[in-house]
Amino acid sequence: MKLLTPFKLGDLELPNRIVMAPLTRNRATRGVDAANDLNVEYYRQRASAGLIISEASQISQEGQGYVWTPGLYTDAQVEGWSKVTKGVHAAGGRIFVQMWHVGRVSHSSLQPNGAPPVAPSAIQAEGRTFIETGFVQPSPPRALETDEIARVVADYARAARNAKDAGFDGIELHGANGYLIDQFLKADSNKRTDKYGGSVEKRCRFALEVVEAVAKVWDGKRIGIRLSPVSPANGISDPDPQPVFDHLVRGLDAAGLGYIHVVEGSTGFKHDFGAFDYMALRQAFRGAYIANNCYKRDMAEEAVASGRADLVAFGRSFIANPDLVERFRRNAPLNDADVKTFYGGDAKGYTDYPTLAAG
Ligand code: 8OZ
Repeated sequence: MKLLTPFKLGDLELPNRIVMAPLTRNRATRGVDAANDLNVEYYRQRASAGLIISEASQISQEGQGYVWTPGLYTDAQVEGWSKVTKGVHAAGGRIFVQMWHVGRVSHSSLQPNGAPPVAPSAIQAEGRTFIETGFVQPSPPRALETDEIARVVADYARAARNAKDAGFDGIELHGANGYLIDQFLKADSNKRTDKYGGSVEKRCRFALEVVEAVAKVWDGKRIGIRLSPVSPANGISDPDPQPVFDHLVRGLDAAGLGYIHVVEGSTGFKHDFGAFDYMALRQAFRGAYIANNCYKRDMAEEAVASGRADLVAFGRSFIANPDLVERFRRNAPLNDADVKTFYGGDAKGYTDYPTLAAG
């Protein structure tokens, strides 16, 4: 079982190569969007993961796209997350926070003063988000002014400092699934004619500026980024993603990042190697490669054994199996995940999945 062998992520010792993927669960305290005791319990239960990556956490109110997701920009939110990191550390685990700006995948009702969401270009996202009253199409966004982009980058830097104050072991930038960073990267959502749009280099500029800003706060090895080169999640697309991601990853390598976390195929639906050369990214990058997307134990084992991936991130299996690592160790059967309780609600379908010991 190579998955169960240790891995060194920079100076951080991971006891195994099984990563808990970032998972939006919409159970932060309403009104303040801060992590609470129920969230502490949920993460603590999963502390045997080699590394936990927290659910996506908005870096500003503007960065929020769904109700009841936790933030990383107020004192109450830092305090809430501190309880989570303490709980995970006390249980012997390690946790990075996933830093999130949704860009156009938001609704005016979630934005400061009911304003339109911001995006690289004023192109409405296909797809849906959810607000208190249910599912809605994201609102038409407005394009960020060129001289406003530095303020958004500064919001990332502030959140990175808050992540330190909250006791996280590192940070992951959410560069995947059609949110703000991905919106800049992909041609169909970025029609800008300034230095942030057009050529591959210009479309990568925003991501690399964010990396540069957070690398002033964290050692590069404690920074990762999640990417989804071909996923259509949240209505994103690009006719030719390979050169974009090849260029981006060279920049990430130069910045000395700890890992790239790659969603291979369509997020949450289908693992697929066909349409993209993921190994070109792996080869261009000296940090670790975390593979993700619908992996099962045997597939993950094969990916690590062949050297294709250093680590593998599991989402659904970690929702339903707090002791996923132990189940893999024993090759024990897994609990099924209950889709109805994924987003929002209480302890049901969140902290009440049985462990082997309890069963
Ligand atoms: C599911 C529901 C809401 C958000 C992502 C952060 O796709 C998400 C997300 C997933 O990366």
